[in-house]
Amino acid sequence: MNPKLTAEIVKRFQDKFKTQPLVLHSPGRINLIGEHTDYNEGFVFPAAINKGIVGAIEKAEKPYCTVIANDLDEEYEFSLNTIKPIANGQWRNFVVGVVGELQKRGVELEPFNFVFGGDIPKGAGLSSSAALENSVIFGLNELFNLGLSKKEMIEISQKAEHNYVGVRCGIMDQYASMFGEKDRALLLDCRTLKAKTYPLEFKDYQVMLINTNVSHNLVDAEYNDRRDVCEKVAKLLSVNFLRDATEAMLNSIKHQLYEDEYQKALYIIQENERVLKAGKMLEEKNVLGFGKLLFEAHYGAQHQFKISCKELDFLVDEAQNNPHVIGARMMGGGFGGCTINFVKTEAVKSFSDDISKKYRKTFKKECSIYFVKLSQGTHFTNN
Ligand code: GAF
Repeated sequence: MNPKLTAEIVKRFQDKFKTQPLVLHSPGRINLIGEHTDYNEGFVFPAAINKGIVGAIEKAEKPYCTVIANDLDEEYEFSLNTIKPIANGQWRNFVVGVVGELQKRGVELEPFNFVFGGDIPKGAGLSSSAALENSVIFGLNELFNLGLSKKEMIEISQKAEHNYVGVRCGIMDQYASMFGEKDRALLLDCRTLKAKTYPLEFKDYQVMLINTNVSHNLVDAEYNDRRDVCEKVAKLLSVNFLRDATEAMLNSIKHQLYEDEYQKALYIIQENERVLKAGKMLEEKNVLGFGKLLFEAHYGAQHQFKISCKELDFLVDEAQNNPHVIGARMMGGGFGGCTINFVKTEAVKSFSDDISKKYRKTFKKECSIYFVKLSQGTHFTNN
């Protein structure tokens, strides 16, 4: 993690509250393949990364909670007796959402102080929200001896996002952030919450993220709309989730669906298959086959599920035209954020320079390039 950031957060906490906090790190995530499959109880392939949220937490001596968002230099005080979603509350809803969901379970908390900051670029689709939710629940669990398992904690984080932030997200982001493993990606079955872990052994290739700097906003209704479509088709098929559907089943009700709904459901069925295939490809060390799946996944996200945007499409097209990039696709909820690319190590510099220049020329703005390491999930750093 980022020692400078950790030191800054601890200092801010101590300056303000004069006590020694518990310090924790909660990572963001990448996703190799499998978008919007999680809330269909399907498969995803994320990994926690070495960018995330650093939190410092301790019991408060005052009768109310104080939370400081260090990066924004914003402070929020609230009473535990009046927890509810805050209109335009932004980061505040991630914090009070976790508190509210704990209270729904009958947990009685005492006031606490919490300072957090992060190095995940906001709106980049790297799950700063899940990292923040997880940092709050992980800290509270320890502080008040709540005895929650990691699975219970991520359910609370997810519910906070549903009920306080308004995004009916799946479980991928919270899972990856909590359960991440160093140097490994997690092929997760979102129904059983069992994951098989894979080392990312791409000899000669590097994972490169390119941020469109188009900030996606999941509340923007589009995300929830996609979920509604999936649920509608699942209902027509008399299955609980599209995870249980096949192409043949879908074709049998095609006449009852708009073409758009058909394509979206088809994308989910095919994307689930791609995730499982991707696991096999990694086992067989078939890097090129793996990369090809990524391009296919992007095509599905762009044309069938319609969650891409012109900037993401441009970056993936450029990657596909470059012989040194074996796979690329948009990553996360969509409508902005990053692409994930697998690039030949010796060509990383030339590809970065080339794509940055072309992006600037086409969109009159900059893209940003990140290299990340796969890291451990949410953990305390001082005990
Ligand atoms: C967002 C959501 F939070 C996840 O649950 C997942 O659905 C993802 O979009 C798309 O795969 O990150």
